[in-house]
Amino acid sequence: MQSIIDVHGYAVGIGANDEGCAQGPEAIYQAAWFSQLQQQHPNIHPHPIIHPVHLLSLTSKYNIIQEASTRLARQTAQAVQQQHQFINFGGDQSASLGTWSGAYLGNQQQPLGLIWIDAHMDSHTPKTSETGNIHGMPLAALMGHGDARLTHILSPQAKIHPQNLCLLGIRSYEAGEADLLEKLGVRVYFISEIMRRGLQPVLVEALQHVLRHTQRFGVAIDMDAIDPHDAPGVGVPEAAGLCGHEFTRCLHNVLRSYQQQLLGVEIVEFNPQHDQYDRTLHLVRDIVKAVL
Ligand SMILES: [Mn+2]
Repeated sequence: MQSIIDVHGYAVGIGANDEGCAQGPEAIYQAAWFSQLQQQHPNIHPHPIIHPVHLLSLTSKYNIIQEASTRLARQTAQAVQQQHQFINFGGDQSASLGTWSGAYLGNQQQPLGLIWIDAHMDSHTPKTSETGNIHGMPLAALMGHGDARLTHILSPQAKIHPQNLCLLGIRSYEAGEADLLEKLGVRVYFISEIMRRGLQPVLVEALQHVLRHTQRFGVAIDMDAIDPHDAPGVGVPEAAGLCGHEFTRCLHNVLRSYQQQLLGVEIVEFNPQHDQYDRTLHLVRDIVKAVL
């Protein structure tokens, strides 16, 4: 990234069962490496962290998340309008509602490519979700499916078209969300295909796929895509994931050829309460360095 990079933090965890990832942005902002990074890269501009407001008028998690992710969407849209790139830190993955709604609106509602790296599909609607957790719904909502409070962030239209989306690293999902993605024709790279073919060729192919009909794209990174050995600090760990070191290496190799088209990156679901010896925090650092 060579332009100004606006950094946003979304300290919301109520989209998940375990709310600890609300503390993710603060842990990152306070880390010594984050200060050093700002000294080395004066083009990095951290913005104040967004905290959820608990007002009497906001009676449900849907309303609280709608309000907070709308603020994240406005910040992200402003960054994109100003030709800045962005790095958004969650928070649970309801952050993605704000990040990609904002990126879409800031990019003058041009079709947006999206690479979604995750152990899960996050493509439930309130009807298919067994848990009712909103962090399992953002991808469906970005494509226009689900509760209007999630699908109408900043504007009522769908923010991501299924043809401009790829999921990578999937290994845990329910039938309802898998059915939706299949019905919509979304390309899903399950972990088995990545293990068989290697991450880098799959990442290159996924980028080419999401850029067939778009000029600009973004990358959503759920830390639970990474193997729990390398990233224990997440809310919903799933065994047998991506190798952290290989992931950062491939991300760096692939993204450097697409810098002009990269709008921004979000890193979500980092839960400091479950981290071990700062392994996950340091992997977040390595991912940030890999995309810079
Ligand atoms: Mn996720």
